[in-house]
Amino acid sequence: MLFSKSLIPILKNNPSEAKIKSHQLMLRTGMIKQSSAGIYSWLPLGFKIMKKIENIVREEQNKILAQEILMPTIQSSEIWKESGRFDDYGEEMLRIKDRQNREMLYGPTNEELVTDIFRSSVKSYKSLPQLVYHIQWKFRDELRPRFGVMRCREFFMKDAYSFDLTDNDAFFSYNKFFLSYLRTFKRLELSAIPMAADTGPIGGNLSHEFIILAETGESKIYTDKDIFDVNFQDTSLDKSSLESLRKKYDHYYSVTDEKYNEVDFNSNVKKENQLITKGIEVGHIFYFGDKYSKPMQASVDINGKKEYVKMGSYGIGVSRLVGAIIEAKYDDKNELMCWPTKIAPYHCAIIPLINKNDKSSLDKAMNISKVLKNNKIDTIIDDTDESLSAKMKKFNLIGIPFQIILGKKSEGELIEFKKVGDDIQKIDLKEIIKIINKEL
Ligand code: P5A
Repeated sequence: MLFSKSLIPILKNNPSEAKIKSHQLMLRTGMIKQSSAGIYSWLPLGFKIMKKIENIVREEQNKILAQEILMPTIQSSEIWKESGRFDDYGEEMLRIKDRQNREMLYGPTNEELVTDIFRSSVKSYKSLPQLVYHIQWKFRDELRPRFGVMRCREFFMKDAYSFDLTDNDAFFSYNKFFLSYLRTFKRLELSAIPMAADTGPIGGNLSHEFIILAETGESKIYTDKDIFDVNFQDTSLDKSSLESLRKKYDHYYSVTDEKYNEVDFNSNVKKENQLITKGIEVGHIFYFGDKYSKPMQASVDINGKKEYVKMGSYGIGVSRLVGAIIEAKYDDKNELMCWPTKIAPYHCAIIPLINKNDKSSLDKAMNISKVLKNNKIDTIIDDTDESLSAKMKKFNLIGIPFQIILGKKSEGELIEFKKVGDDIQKIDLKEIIKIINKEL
């Protein structure tokens, strides 16, 4: 891709309405554009990143054998009346009337809709467990949308749902998602800590929020520092391994604001281990038994008896993650952003020195780009006539992890190359491919 032909509307300065780094940077580098309060268009840079995050989330859902579906954004109010949440959900729900005067709504979440699909599709306990997920836009009419994509009104969520026969089986499903979330956030190079949390309008009595530490986060957290050392990498997907992993995490006092109790905190966590800080909620999982299946009559037959299925739901804020990763990775001191290479909008920026009379650098850039493409490395060539240093600064801001600089110092086989934040080195293309591929 040539920079001059791309839709990357970079602003000269940080927009004054943005209070936190991720919001500033996303607007400044043209990743998103606000269309109305808490509602954004995703332009190519931001969209590419979000799609790559979405794909990692999807791969990890598929690994626990959750099945992908796609439910609509617009729902009928009928099913919400059945569950009793039509009134409970309050003003956060965007209610709409169609031309027949039917009450519709823009889904803030999908427990009812998926329960409706389940009750008309699954009859036998032999089909359990059922794990399904979709990745779809949600709308919540937040009172105070703020911080860009972190708390907006329209946002992109991965939401999954599990259906089981017994509580015990349902905890197994819950634990599969628990591990899957740890793995997902790890692949995104985030350290997300599961914390006991309130269940709010989703309901139930078991829930964990997955929180990454960030000063700009909206969640206040109280935790034992040792929880960061729990190792989940080698956990397999069988029932007992998952149970012991959950136990390892739950052993540590680690809660959000709503669950905090000073006496418990002090008696469970040694003073030197206490960490009170802020974080961003990037995922949230719930177990709520028959809260929806009972009023909505979602049951299976077992030995001639009707049994209401036991359900859980599991959310990841896919669009929020774009902002959350900036908050976690931005280097304030040096004004540098570096996306994890796997989700960077381009893996490498090629920066030729453009001279009116001499296009040889640009030709060289095009050739290098082709070779990199054949090696699955995605590039953007900056063919504008800005100075080399201005171009490098621009890509430091956007956070493209690698840069190839084709100025006077790149001669013959040896090319100037750098990773954001590191020094320039002079190496050949083969070496460059090796270095980038290691991070993919
Ligand atoms: C779980 C899946 C649910 O809605 N129902 C289906 C459950 N949970 S949740 O905690 O309310 O939301 C899941 C994740 O979505 C993100 N999120 C948001 N992102 C941006 N703007 C918002 N206004 C917003 N609200 C929720 C969070 O990452 C949350 O963990």
